[in-house]
Amino acid sequence: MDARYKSRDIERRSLDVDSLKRSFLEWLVYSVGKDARAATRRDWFHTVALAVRDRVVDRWMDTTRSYYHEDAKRVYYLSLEFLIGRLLTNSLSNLGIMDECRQALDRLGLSMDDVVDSEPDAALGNGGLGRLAACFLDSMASQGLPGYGYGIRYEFGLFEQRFENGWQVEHPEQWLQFGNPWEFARPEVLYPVQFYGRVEEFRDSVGERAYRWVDSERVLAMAYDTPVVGYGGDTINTLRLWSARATSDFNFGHFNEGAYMKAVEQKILSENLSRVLYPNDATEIGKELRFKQEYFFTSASLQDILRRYLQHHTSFDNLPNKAAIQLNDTHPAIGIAELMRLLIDQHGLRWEKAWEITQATFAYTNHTLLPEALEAWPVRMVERILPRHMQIIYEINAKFLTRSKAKAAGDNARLSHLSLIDERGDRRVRMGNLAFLGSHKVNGVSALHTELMKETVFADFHAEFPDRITNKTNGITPRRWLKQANPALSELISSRIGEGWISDLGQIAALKEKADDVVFREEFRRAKRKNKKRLAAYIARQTGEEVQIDSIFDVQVKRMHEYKRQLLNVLHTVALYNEMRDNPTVSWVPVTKIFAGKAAPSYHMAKLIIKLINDVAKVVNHDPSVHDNLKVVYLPNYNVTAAEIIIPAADISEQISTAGMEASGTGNMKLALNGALTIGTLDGANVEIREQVGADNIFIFGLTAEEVNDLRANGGFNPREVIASNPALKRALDMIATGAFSPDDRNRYQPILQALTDGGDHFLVTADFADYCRAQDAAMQLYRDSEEWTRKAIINTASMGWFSSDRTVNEYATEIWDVHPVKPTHDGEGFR
Ligand code: 6GP
Repeated sequence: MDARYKSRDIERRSLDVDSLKRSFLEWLVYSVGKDARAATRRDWFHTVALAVRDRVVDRWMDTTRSYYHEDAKRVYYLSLEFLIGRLLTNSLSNLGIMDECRQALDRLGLSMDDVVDSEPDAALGNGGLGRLAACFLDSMASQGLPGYGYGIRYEFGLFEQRFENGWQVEHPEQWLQFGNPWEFARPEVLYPVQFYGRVEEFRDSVGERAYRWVDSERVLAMAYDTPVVGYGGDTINTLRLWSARATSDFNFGHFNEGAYMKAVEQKILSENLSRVLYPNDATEIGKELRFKQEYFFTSASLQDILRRYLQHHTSFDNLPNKAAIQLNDTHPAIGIAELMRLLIDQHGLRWEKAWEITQATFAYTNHTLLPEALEAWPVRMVERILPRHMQIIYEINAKFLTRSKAKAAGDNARLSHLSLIDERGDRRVRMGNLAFLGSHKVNGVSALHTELMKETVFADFHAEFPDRITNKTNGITPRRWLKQANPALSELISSRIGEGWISDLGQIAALKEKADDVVFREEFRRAKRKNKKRLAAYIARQTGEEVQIDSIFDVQVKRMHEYKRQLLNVLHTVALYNEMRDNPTVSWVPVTKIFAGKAAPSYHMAKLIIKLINDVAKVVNHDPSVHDNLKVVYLPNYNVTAAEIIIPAADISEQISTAGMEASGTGNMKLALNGALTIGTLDGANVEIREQVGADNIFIFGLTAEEVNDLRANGGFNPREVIASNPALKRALDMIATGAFSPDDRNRYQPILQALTDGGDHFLVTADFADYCRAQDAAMQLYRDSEEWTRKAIINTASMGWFSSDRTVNEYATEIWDVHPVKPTHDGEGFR
């Protein structure tokens, strides 16, 4: 090889400051096409990202080659959402070259922060489910597990939220506008995906009845790969996202002009499949395009998985030993029918064999019990769009129902619950039932949620298959959510207990004894204060509001949803405001209430609650009688990047959902890990957080899931009575009702008041109000004792080891996937 190329090659892999600097200059000129004087911050971001990507590619090829050579069992994580956020800091930190990069930029007179801030936030997800998928990718790569993410390369990620006069307005989010330096387009990795058409029956070579799907429309799925850098940079996995391309099987030459325009229109329509992420979180809206998106990415992924498998195998018998497919909620559940179709129609397998393989390969994670989120597609629509799949689903159903225990017992009610088809009203395919039946394991995401799955939505399936449901409590990656987001605290931790916690979060328990060390507490507070300053500056930039660093930063950040009860928080805010005004001579602990989170664009109630918070903020923040002791801010456009600034600065973490409704929560884990004390209900993973941190170090309030259930089952309760008997609550509601916060439109909040009274207060806001205020008071009292507060905060941080997504992913790997780590061999030669 030409010596010049050889040395450039080595340079590409070198991690020292000088080579990084030389690479930056070279990339800026030869790839970005700018000289240093004309380069913008964005140019520099692209430059740095490309140079860093260079340092990943060889190891990436090595990893892929090792999986291939070992014919390792892979796990495929199928998810309609990957909420990955920015990748630059993540890649640098996992490669261990953060300081080198900072210095190289420094020598070029550039600030690392500016470069980092020029990266768009990749928001290919809505909330918890999508972020969990991103944490899992990090954990799989960091532990050397052969894990692939499969999803959609949405051109428009989750909308950008802005406020106009306190109302949420949605703006398109264009993360790809200036290109994406992390991805590799793979125009040669292309699969056809069919829609519509009809099914033809015929006799196969041995005279058996067989089917083929004909007259369908085709769209192509084209792959884009993003390397997923594991901690230490040893393993680099792949996130493969599909983009829709029109087929070119129409011949432009033969068209008259009208037909030509129609053909082009058709092209545009088919490419719409990967245009935009549906902005609904845990709610189903049942749009045809969404169903097509689900099938589009699932089909392409399965074709790709089978292609990879067939490189090593000639029969499908071994598929379950070589591939585990995890369904992230029911969105890819059509994959069960699709794998059956591929195995039977394309590869000639018998039904029984295909079913055995399918069940052994798939597993399904449920992420919510909310009835409105359970996907059920109209049979007529499925029949029209995927006629062959509808047939297969009928057949799965018929075979299952014939053999089920319920049938044997003559229990028709149970039989109809078990059916894949909901026969009430317009008939629908229940995707949850399909996912359950087609999987060998089904899991919930916290202990409580898993128990509730067994008792409620999947009670009948659980009776049929008592070993199938298992719990896998969620986790979060300590790399992004402590090491990168909170350098102040993570440096302090490492200075005391070493760096082992970064890849083995259990080690953080060693900090527990430091809770009694005055010096450590002082340093812990200093780190928190630094983060609070950073957040205060961010708040000032975003909202113009000045907040006190010494106030309690009371944080509720998550999607806006009635069951998450931001409304309860704002009612407490109003009550606290009244108390402060009534008692001006008391020396109040200053409080800053910090909210952030998006509402689904069509979720009117959620948007109204945002407006209420903003209206309350306007009044409270400008009322001199509270002497700046209370501030309310709603930060716009909550996303991963904002979370990384907000979470490290929190003193209080609000996890106040109606018990039984939050499957797990993961923000609760991030906040506690960063030393916030939780005010929460016994819901989702809060229950397990309490077990870990100890009941003395968390503020639990409110009805339990069981009590909620009883209350609702016994005809509810009377919210009007509750309101009448609680003067603080009554006063807060009266103020809202009479326009104290909306003088321009006194009736604005009628729908909220209505829901809380005549509406029966489904989310039990009024029922939990008094106990919530008690928990808030307790927290405020404790905050006065800064030593005691810090002690508890340290215990929280130190007790979160179990909530690492490394632990979660390991449980999946051993108990569901049977996938094992592979150590890549890096021969130093790289891939040509
Ligand atoms: C969310 C759940 O609401 C949350 O509690 C959980 O922590 C998270 O999933 C990860 O498991 N669910 C969704 O985001 C969703 O869209 C269909 O469910």
